[in-house]
Amino acid sequence: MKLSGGKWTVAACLLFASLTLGQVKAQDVAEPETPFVLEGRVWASKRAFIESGMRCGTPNPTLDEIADIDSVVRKRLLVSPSVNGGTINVYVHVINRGTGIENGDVPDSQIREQIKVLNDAYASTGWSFNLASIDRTTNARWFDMQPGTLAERQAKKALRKGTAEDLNLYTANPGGGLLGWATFPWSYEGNPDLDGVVVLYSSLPGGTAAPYNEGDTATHEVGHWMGLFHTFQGGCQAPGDRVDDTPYERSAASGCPVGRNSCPMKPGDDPIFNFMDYSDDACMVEFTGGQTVRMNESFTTYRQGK
Ligand SMILES: [Ca+2]
Ligand SMILES: [Ca+2]
Ligand SMILES: [Ca+2]
Ligand SMILES: [Zn+2]
Repeated sequence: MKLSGGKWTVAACLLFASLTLGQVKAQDVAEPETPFVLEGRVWASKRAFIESGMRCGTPNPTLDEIADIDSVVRKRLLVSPSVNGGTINVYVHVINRGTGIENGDVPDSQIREQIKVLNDAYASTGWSFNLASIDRTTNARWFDMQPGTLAERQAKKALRKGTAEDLNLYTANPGGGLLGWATFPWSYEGNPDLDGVVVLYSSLPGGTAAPYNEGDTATHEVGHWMGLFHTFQGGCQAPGDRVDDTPYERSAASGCPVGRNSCPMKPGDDPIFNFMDYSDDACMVEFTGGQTVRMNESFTTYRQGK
C-alpha cells in the first residue's frame, strides 16, 4: 500500500515535470513579436531582424564552393597532419567617427574584455588569442563601411597588419545595424588585404547592442574566419555545415528556442547553443569537437605559414 502510493507519487511527479518542461519549451520557441531596435534602426521583431540578414554579413557558400574548399583540405592533410590549436595574435583596429563610446571609440578596457570572451569561448578548442595591438582611426566613411564596399577595401588596406595567421579585428558601425562579417581562410590567398573580422562596436561586452552585447558576435565571426559555416548552412540537406556533431537545422534560430527541432527527420534538437547559430549571446555557449577539427584543418590548409 505504502509502496504503491510512492509509485503514484513518482508517476505524478514525472507527469508534472514533463508538462512543465513542455510549457517551458513552448514559451521559449515563441518569442514576443515586439519591435527590435539596434543602432537606432527598428525592425518589427527580433525574428524580422534575423531574417533581414543583418545578424551576420558572412556569405553562405554554395555546395560547389564547399566541395572545392574541402578537397584542397584533404590534399593538404596528405602532406602532414593538422595543427591542434595555437595562439593567434589579434590586431584591433577601432574605427570611429569621433571621441566617446557613442561615436564608436570603444575603450581599451572593452577590447580587453572582448579578448577574454574570445579566449573563454575557444578554450575547449585549443585556440587562444593574444591582444597584439590597438590602433584608432577617425573616419566617418570607414566607420559605416559595409561588406564589399570601396570603404571596406580602403580601410583594411590602410590598417591591416600581420600574416594569414594573424587576426585583424575591426570595430565599426557597418550601416543599418549589421552586427558583423568575416572573411573565410580560403579567401586569404586571393584577397589578403581584406582578410579579417568586422564587428559592430556596440556588440563588444558591455555595449548597447542587447541581446548581442556579450561579445559573441566576435566569437561567431572569428568562427567563420577559422573556417566554420553557420549551423543552418544547407538546411536539413547533407552535407549541411560539414560538421558531423552539429545537428542539421532548417534555418537560423532567434532568441534561445530550447527544444527547437526544425529538421525532425534528422537526429537531435537544433544546435541553438552553438556559437555558429544566430541565437542571443547569452544562449551561445559552445563549439563542438567536430568544429574544432574543422578549424584546425582549415587553419593548417589556408593560414599556417602564409
Ligand atoms: Ca552538422
Ligand atoms: Ca533534428
Ligand atoms: Ca555566450
Ligand atoms: Zn555568420
